[in-house]
Amino acid sequence: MEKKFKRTLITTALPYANGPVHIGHLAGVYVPADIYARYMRLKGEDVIMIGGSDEHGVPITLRARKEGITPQEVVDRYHAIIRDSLHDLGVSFDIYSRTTSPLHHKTASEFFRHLYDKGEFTRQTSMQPYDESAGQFLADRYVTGTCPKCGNEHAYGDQCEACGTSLNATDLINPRSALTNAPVTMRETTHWYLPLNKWEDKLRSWILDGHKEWKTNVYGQCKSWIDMGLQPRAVSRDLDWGVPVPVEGGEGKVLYVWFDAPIGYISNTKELLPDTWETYWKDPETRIINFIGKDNIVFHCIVFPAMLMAYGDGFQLPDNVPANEFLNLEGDKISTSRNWAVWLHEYLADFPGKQDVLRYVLTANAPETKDNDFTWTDFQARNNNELVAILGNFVNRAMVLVHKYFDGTLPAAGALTDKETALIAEVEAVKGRLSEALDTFHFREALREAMELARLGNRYLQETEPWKVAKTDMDRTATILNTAIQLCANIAIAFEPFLPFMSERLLKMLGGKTITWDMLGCFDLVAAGATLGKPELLFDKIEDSTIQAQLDRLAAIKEENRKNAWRPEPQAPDVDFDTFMKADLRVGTVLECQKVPKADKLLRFLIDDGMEQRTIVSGIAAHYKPEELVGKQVVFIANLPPRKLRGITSQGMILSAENSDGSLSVITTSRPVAPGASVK
Ligand code: B3M
Ligand code: ZN
Repeated sequence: MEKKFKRTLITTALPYANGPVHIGHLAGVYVPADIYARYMRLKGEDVIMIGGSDEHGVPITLRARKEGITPQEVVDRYHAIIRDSLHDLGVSFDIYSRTTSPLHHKTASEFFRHLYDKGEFTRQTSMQPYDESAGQFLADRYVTGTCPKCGNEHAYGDQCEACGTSLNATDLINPRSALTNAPVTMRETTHWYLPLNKWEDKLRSWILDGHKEWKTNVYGQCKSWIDMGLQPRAVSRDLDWGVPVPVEGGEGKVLYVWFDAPIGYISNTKELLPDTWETYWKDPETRIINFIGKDNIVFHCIVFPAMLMAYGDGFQLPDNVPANEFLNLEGDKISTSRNWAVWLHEYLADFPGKQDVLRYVLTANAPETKDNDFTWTDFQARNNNELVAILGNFVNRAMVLVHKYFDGTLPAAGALTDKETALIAEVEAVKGRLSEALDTFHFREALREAMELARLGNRYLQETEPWKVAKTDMDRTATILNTAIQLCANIAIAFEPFLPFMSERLLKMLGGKTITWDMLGCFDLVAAGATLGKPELLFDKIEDSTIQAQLDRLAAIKEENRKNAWRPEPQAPDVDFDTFMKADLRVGTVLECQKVPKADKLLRFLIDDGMEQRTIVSGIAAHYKPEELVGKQVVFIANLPPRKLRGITSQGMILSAENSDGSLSVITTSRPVAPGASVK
């Protein structure tokens, strides 16, 4: 049963201000939220969209340590970058604030205090990881170690990013301090816990019975959490960065970042609407929608709702949490720490004026039901084959024809034929499907429907051929072009939520007009006699070289990461001296060196070993040109049994070192020595 509502509160996950935002954040949260907010506004709904930076938590303090600056300096820098880049992408927040604001500290602190006073917390003492040399407890990401589930050696104390399992620091194998790399010790500490188990029944009936309409990925995750049985969760941490715990015994402790961050939605609403914020949180006729990524589901569907229920006082729970899956980049998981991302602020600098292209591609590829991949070639193809060839092309044709035959003044339509009535009916049908898709958070499908308008337009012009009709019948030409221009106005409306910059430019070309969603489907939007602006191309082709530059950048990052990730092989088990001495290592001089025909990898050496000339075949053709090695002194194992390789008998093995990039470097002597000299 659809609930009646009077207003909508849209929240967007607060990004950690420990780095800029990337396409993964955009596709998962900000673009869909913005589409929805814009759609609601066009419908004339009372809607606000709330955002802000999450400026507490260990990711921030770790970044500060790494860069040798204060956490405040970290968040000041990234908050500004994030806020400005989201604004420049056209994400239409009503407020974008931050969790270090005094108002947020006060709000979060009072929230905690209220639950404390109501007796909603338990206090528990437990053993927690501690770094003896740094003299501090190691909360969450301050501990790294091996994931017990998948064996990833770089799992964090709160989560393994490789397999997505949420962890406790005590679950890790070989836990080490992220501060000093020392093995962690355990110390006793006391924290406040929110007993989620107390709210289990209410959460179960609210979500599992009451919200069967939620996306299956969200519903499924909630169900598995609830079915596993909910446990008390610590809501404080031994840290000095965050909202101080405002009760007795709270010295040296702060609120857990996941306790204060969702309260940020409330603080930011208060900051935006100091007098009326409560109607957006406490009136049952308000609808709250949380846009988030899949790793935040448990906090938004279980933990924060439990906090709100514990608080009472009329706080409403979200109506929907349309969480998205992840977007990968060129087949690999996006990662801030590995710099594997397309950063929004860099995109905006590299592609000026192309905000809508990114919005389009991220929506067309949105990871709504499964993880999806962003590739630069797909980005180029969608721009060139869809935005330029279909959307831009239709609008341009319509505009150019009006200029050509009517000097840019929109002619009145005469009698409509079947062609027009069919077109108008199809646009009406698109409107129905488009609205339905937007109402149910199916943004990819919604975008496809909007695009259908441009396809219809191209087909209409193809079928009516106004450039031919104009030779004989100007009245009919007028009707066709009037219809085409009305369709352009419909396109400006339908695309406004998705491509707001294009929509604005198009409306300007059509003579300027304020639009509403109701107008969609109307064919009298631009008045006859209106002067149309100059036809401008709405999109331009993106060249191969532009895409190649982006691919080159990613290749360089991949190379850099590979280098950084390289570690020497672990030491082999002990070998006794006598065994080692059995290997007869000698120096030989390379007399000849040639490629082995039809064997890409092999080089054939003729070596002067002091007694005779011996042939050795070695797999280093990928790393050396034969002539580079002639005359060099190399080290070889003389007493290996002869082996046949491609019909050549190889009498020994030449030693080389394998570099971190996998390349081989042949071992030579630092001074000339007599061929046959033993290596000891
Ligand atoms: N900052 C985690 C994240 O960026 C967190 C979201 C908070 S939403 C209240 O994934
Ligand atoms: Zn794992």
